[in-house]
Amino acid sequence: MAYPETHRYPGQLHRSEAEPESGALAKVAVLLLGLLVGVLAVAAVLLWASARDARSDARAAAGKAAGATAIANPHDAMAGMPGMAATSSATASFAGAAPANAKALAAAHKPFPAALPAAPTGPVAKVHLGVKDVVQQIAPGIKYRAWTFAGGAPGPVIHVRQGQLVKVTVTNDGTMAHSVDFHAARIAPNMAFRDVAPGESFTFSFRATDPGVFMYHCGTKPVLAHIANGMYGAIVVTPTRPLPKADREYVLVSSEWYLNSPGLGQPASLDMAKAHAMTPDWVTWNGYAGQYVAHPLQANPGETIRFWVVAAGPSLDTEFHVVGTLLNRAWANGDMTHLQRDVQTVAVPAGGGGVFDVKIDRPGLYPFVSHSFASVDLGQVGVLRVGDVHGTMSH
Ligand SMILES: [Cu+2]
Repeated sequence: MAYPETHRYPGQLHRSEAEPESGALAKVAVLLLGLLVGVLAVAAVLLWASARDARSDARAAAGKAAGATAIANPHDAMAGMPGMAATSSATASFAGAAPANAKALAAAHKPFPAALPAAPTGPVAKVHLGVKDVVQQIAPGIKYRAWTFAGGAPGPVIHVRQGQLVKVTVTNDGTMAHSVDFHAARIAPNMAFRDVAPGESFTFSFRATDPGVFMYHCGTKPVLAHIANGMYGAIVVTPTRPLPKADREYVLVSSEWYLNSPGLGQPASLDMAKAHAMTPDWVTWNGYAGQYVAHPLQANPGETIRFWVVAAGPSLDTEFHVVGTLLNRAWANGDMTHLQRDVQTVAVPAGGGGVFDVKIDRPGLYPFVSHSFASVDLGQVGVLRVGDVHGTMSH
């Protein structure tokens, strides 16, 4: 099979020619071919360098056209940004770092409210997102310099009804430009998801035409950094056509944290090299490692519990699983037009969502996890406590 010339590497170009028949003529041919390969290699390097220059010229031009700063290398852009470390190689892992009083801190931590809030009535749902830089705890005693919607990561759970007009106002009280991208919206992103400068407000509206659970996040470049620093949340769009009854509804947002220090004394900031390598120090439900282990989500035996799950990433999927039961109903990918029954684990892709019902009759402690178990070890585990049960869990 012949590949197009541009897909070949110089070293692979002449493999068949570099294995000539024996004889003096062949040896001369090998010598000449060796020279040719050398020349081609130099030419290839020159072409690559020229293409690279052309690319960075194009980037600079695009940046100027957009009125933005061209970012040839995200690391360069990090330097001098508050809450951002300009490292070229990843720091060691700080996974599992904990102060001596970690258990007491976990008990004292006020968990992120996972219960689905009520949707507003009327034709318009107003949403205000105040962007702020904060230091927040992401695990017992672990501090992180986050960029947030409304003072914490994840941002507030937004609940609207299908068909409502969602009127979003972003007020930027941070120190750099931010924006908000709603996956629930069908709208021109260059208009609606535009950068909002520090000190400014911006309002846009979209019709919640599609039911499900969706991610929202900052879409300002480099997006990886803005999501990794805490700028994400979930919006639930309740379908017009009623879903089967659920007794309790919880919203879970998974995310990874990439730290440039343990975060035990001074707050940690983002380690962009770790974010690129996708080697998080912590993975959390609703922004704090293990918070629903210390403070389980509650249910009574026989109730149907609905989980609205978003994987914020920035880069890892969540394999949603509840230990000790099956998912009675699963709307994979948040597609509310049909469901799967009695499945064990359903993938929620980074930037995606899923809706899952469990009905548990027996009292007990049922952990909910990403069954990609490295994430469990990094903090992505919570407990659904069914009935008045105490003790420890198996996972
Ligand atoms: Cu941002």
